[in-house]
Amino acid sequence: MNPTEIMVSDADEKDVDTSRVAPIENPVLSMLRQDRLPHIWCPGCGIGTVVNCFSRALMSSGHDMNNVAVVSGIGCTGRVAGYMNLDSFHTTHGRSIPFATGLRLANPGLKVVVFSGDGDLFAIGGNHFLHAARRNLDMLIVCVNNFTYGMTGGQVAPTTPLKSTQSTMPFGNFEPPMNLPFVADAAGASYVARWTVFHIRQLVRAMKEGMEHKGFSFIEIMSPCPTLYLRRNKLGDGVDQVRYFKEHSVLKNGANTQDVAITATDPIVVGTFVERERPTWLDSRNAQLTATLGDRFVPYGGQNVQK
Ligand SMILES: Cc1ncc(C[n+]2csc(CCOP(=O)(O)OP(=O)(O)O)c2C)c(N)n1
Ligand code: SF4
Ligand SMILES: [Mg+2]
Repeated sequence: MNPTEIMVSDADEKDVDTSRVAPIENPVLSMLRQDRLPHIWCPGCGIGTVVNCFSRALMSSGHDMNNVAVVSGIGCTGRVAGYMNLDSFHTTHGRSIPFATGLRLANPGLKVVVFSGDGDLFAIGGNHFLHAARRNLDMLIVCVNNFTYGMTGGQVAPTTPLKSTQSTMPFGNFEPPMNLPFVADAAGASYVARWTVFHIRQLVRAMKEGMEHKGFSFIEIMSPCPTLYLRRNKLGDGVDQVRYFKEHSVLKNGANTQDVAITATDPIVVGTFVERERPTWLDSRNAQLTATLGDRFVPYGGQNVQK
């Protein structure tokens, strides 16, 4: 079906003068590769909402879309790169950050956004996340945290809550989950926020802030996986989960990231937790090599570029 057409059933056609119904244009359609639709995501999955927010953030950012690149790893979230109408790269599992690092350093003028899942970024890709944050590489990391490995059948992830059932934890998870904002903060990220797919306006704003922020920006987005996480744990469908996010979230901008772990009993803390200035990897490199080599070094990229 052409996604811009409205579906009208035979019964409706008898009663409605369809010639007077204007086709509804999806406002973010131009940000998607329409030849790739329909997408693979399940009904009620939160990833589409995150893509919608990202598209709106890009459209209102004023950025030249020829100057923005999206990099994903493998997973349901990793498929985002393939649907965005941008230069995009669907890399191997856990390797989106090293790929993005190369891209950003080879072309320091490029806005680079990594879009991936909790498993991709914090299990197999955890090492890369730590070092990119430590280096304060100038990029935005968008992590869709659905508490599971969605694509491969709902295995336990580093974010799976205690006691939740997963295909590889049939009697309940006993591994303590990671507090992602705390890990990002401790490793050196200079912008750290958490929202849920209920908080769409805040998410659009955070994505814009993350893209503008100079340095390593991290946004965790809590998102439903009705097929492999909610169903197995008898937590209802995607709408139930969004309602849960709405009713159990508390806003605490500037919260200490040690205190924002997701538990079964505490409210979900959302907001912008960290926003600080520190030199990016390129700035540090330029400063160090200029100090050591003087005129023999030509600074590259970053704010210290001398023409
Ligand atoms: C080297 C390697 N190991 C394992 C896999 C299988 N694999 C693909 S996606 C995935 C987990 C994805 O989980 P997450 O990043 O949370 O994404 P989601 O599907 O939940 O969005 C795994 C283990 C793989 N593709 N490559
Ligand atoms: S398996 Fe889960 S994460 Fe993957 S598309 Fe379906 S609902 Fe979304
Ligand atoms: Mg996941």
